[in-house]
Formats: sequence, C-alpha cells, structure tokens
Amino acid sequence: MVVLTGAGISAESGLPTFRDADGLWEGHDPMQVATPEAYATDPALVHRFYDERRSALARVGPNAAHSALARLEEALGDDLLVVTQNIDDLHERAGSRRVLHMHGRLRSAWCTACDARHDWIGPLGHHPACPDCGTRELRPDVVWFGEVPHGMDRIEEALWDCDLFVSIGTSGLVYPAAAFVQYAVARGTPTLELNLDASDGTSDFDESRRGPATRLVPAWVD
Ligand code: BV8
Repeated sequence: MVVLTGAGISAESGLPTFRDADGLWEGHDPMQVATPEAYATDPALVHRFYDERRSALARVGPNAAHSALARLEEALGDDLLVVTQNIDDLHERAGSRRVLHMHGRLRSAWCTACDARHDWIGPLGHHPACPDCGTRELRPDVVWFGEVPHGMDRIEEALWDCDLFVSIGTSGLVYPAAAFVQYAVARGTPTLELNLDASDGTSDFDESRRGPATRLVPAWVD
C-alpha cells in the first residue's frame, strides 16, 4: 500500500498549508522563495523562510491522522510506504518509521560542498559551518521547484507493486506527486482520496471522501 500525504494532513496540527494561507507561507510566495534562483539571489531571505517554519514546527505535534498512519504501519509493516510531500517530521513523531520525504526535510541541513546531511534544529540563517567539512555551504535540505524530488525510483517501484494507492491532504497541484494517482490508475490499482476539499486530481480517484484528516484517516485505518 502506498499512502501519499500533503500539507493537509498537518493542517490540524497547526501548520499552515500552502493553499489555506492563500498561497503564502510565513508571508512568502513559495513559488518565489522555494527555488534555487531565490536562494542564489537572496540566501538570507530563504534561510529566514525556513527558519520561521522550523520554529513553527517545534511548537506543534502530530495529530490523530499521523497517529492512525503509524498504527497502520504497525499492522502492515513493510507492506506500507508513506510518501510525504511534507518537510515536517510529524509522521515520525507519531511513530511512523517507513516515511519517504520526496521533498526533503525541514530539520535537515545539506552541505553542498561535501554533500553531507545533518539533522538541524536551530536556525540555519546564521550560516553555521558544516560539521564534516567546515565550509559555510549548508542549505535547507528541501527540494525546491525545478529540483529533482528524492526517492523517485523507490516511489515508482512501490506504485508499480501496490494493491492500493491512498492520497491524503494534498491539492494535487505539484508534480510529479500529483501524477502518482494516474500512474496507479494506469496499473489498474484501486485509488482512494481523503481530503478536506476537492483536489485537482479528485476525478482520477475511484473514491474520494471529504472531511478533515483527523476524522477521515482514523475512520479509514480503524
Ligand atoms: C520536478 C518543499 C523534474 C519546499 C515543495 C507545469 C506543469 C506541470 C509541472 C510543472 C510545470 N511547471 C513546473 C513544473 C514542475 C513543478 C511543479 O509541479 N510546479 C507546479 C506549481 C505547477 N515541480 C517541480 O519543480 C518538482 N520537480 O518536477 O523535477 C522531475 C520530475 C520527475 C522526476 C524527476 C525530475 C519539485 C516540486 C517540489 C517543490 N517543493 N516543497 C518547501 O516546502 O518549502 S512543494 C510544496 O508545495 C509542498 O511540498 C507540496 O508539494 C506543495 C503544496 O502542496 P500540498 O501538500 O498539496 O499542499 P496544499 O496547500 O497545496 O494543499 C493542501 C490540501 O490539503 C488541500 O487540498 C486542502 O483541501 C487539504 N486540506 C487542508 N486542510 C485539511 C486538508 N485535508 C484534510 N484535512 C485537513 N484538515
């Protein structure tokens, strides 16, 4: 089983989604800030954008939807893969262990000089040195627009093999994640969407249920 999650699963934890905040995160347009060009032009602005989201993340916790997926993993083990577009760590803090962050992780820093990745809690904005090579080339370990998502081979393999594809809390606007349902449909795999509103891909799903994730996901899992 492959479960794809988006910002909507973390909304009830208190993290604003891209859509609900009228396309703004912490007052920034992600399309203008979550890009390599923005980082090259104004690294301090981009660091501030992620520092603010990292400190917001430290103030919230996982919700009943994250916990339900952790229970599902207890039951299914390796037969479940959670692919998340989210860069928060709420799935892991709810107990999920098999989580693939296709867009990276907010609490990880990536050294572009030595390619090392380090867990990071504090602000990166003050340009700390890389613990491995000492250079000041640490950037947020997130996949920006125009960059290649992580784990695509593993995701495609899981989509090829799965018996059920479930999408939770995503607007279906960002690719390649938004195309996963079409891939599953092409394989003849049953598809289910759990979302507050209709998404851009709703018509592709065999079944689409409307409501908040903290109600829909436990009801579906249990
Ligand atoms: C790539 C990390 C090549 C950073 C993010 C033209 C056409 C098609 C594609 C493109 C195009 N032009 C450019 C592209 C490609 C581009 C793209 O898709 N652009 C879009 C805008 C058109 N994609 C890329 O650049 C990707 N890379 O394509 O490389 C490639 C492709 C394949 C293989 C190899 C190489 C990289 C994209 C990654 C960008 N990084 N995040 C950061 O977080 O700062 S994207 C970011 O925005 C999120 O990660 C997430 O993916 C996206 C927001 O989407 P959602 O998670 O869905 O959140 P949203 O707010 O939109 O929706 C929330 C949903 O939840 C709503 O539906 C709402 O109803 C629901 N909801 C709300 N509350 C609740 C709820 N549901 C349940 N309960 C609730 N309580």
